[in-house]
Amino acid sequence: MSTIFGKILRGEIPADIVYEDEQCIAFRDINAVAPMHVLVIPRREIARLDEMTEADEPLVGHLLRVATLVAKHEGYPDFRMVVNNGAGASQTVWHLHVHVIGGRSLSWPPG
Ligand code: DGP
Repeated sequence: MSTIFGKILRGEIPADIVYEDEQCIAFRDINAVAPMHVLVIPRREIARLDEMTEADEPLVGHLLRVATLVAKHEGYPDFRMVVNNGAGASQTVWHLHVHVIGGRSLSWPPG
């Protein structure tokens, strides 16, 4: 099932893309909650984190590595990554994505 992120991947709707490679793309969240709020998504359409298998471990690692490089490139050595898995965890787009957030004080625990 394709999503709005599938449309971004196919170039059907615009996005502020900050990084892309053969496995993933990273673009700014339209509802940014911090000065830096980037989403890193795999090109493969995986609905949610708990659909990933052992074979996907390199891809998951790649997403986290890219997210880290994006944060550093944006100038934020301190950052937070979030993956919402399921409606009860506030997932709204059914294409796996890593939120990378930084540029303000981030409290804990999250809401
Ligand atoms: P989540 O709640 O974890 O599923 O996060 C989905 C995020 O996707 C949310 O922070 C807003 C963002 N978003 C939704 N639609 C679009 C869009 O069309 N463009 C961009 N750049 N971000 C979007």
